[in-house]
Amino acid sequence: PVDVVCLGESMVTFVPTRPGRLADVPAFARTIGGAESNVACALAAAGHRTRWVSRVGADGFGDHLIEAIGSYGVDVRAVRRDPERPTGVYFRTADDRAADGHEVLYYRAGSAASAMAPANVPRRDLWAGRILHLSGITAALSEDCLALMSDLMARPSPDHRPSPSRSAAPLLGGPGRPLVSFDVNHRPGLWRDAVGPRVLLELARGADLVFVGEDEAEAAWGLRGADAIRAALPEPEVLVVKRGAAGATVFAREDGAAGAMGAGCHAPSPRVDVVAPVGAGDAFAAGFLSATLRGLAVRDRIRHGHLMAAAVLTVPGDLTQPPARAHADRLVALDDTAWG
Ligand code: KDG
Repeated sequence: PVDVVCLGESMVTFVPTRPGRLADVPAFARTIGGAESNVACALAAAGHRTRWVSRVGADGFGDHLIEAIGSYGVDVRAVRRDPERPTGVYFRTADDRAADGHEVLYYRAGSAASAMAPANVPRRDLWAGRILHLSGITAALSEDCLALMSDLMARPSPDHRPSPSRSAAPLLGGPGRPLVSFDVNHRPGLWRDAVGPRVLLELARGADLVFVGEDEAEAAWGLRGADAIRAALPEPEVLVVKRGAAGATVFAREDGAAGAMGAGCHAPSPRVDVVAPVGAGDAFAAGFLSATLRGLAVRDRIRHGHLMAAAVLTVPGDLTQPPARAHADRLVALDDTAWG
């Protein structure tokens, strides 16, 4: 049995061994990146059963990704190898507090993962968990990837019932599918044309749980503030608006008074000395999903998200050991004054 299935492209990542512009640094250290596998790794490190579904090349970088992600305890058996296409690679600056800003160079056009399509990603691999976690990055990779995303995120018709053999675990997302979690992850540099924002909004409408940054929603959709985002996205059961250092606001229909259009539940984030924000959104999603699987209250789901994000914010890479569950539970239970 699987708790969370994460689908998406991961890449071998090269980060400079010292700060500076990509044009100037002579040496890079190898690590791994990939928003959805970051979520899978963090959830596995937090004790959940997770599976990563993807395609990688039949090359050494593909071997490395499978081994590195598997070493977190993620089930990688559903990852397919493509003998004709390479594993994606990207380079990024190590420290985006540098005066020149953050640089990202992708080498992923035509990658093995960009060939993911409705016909080559088996549904039984995807529908096996209580949660299926997806992100808008996948939709940007190719027409085939977009078709796969649209397929997975279409709301099931009312007569579609789950087949009992599909999973022994109780489904969280209602009849017909696991809970579909979607991190908007708008990466303007990946979209080949201007349709990205419209496509992402459309996809988000099909999800049960949506994560979006307040600044991201403003840049992509011109929406200002959590209430405006909820008004434009009333469909998801749970909408998480991440507000950086200000915390996060969650609209959850199950919360009664704080329902679809009602006031959101806001929880400030702890103050941390940020080393690099890369991966923090993924860590937040992992903390929130972990607490969702445990059936915790909305405020506590946000706090678990903040704690996992804080751990990643204070390291240069995408991934780090999350706080131990007992310790995180103690921090989450502190009263509001401790949380600012
Ligand atoms: O969320 C962190 C990601 O940005 C990084 O790991 C790479 O998935 C990635 C992407 O496509 O930007």
